Amino acid sequence: MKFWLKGQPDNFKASSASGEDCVTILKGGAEDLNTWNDDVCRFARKSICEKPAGTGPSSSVCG
Ligand SMILES: [Ca+2]
Repeated sequence: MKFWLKGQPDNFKASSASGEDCVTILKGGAEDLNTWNDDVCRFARKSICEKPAGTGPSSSVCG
């Protein structure tokens, strides 16, 4: 499953020599659902994480 924006991931190196190793989701969405962009990792952002099914809303530990 992947929903990269057109032209992404491009590992763009203009603002970081190591490129882009974190994924962001385009705000506002897109009709075709392609909203992913690889980006630099130095910014603090809200995040989502994966957890086992059936663990309920109180089990929200990432990592
Ligand atoms: Ca990118």
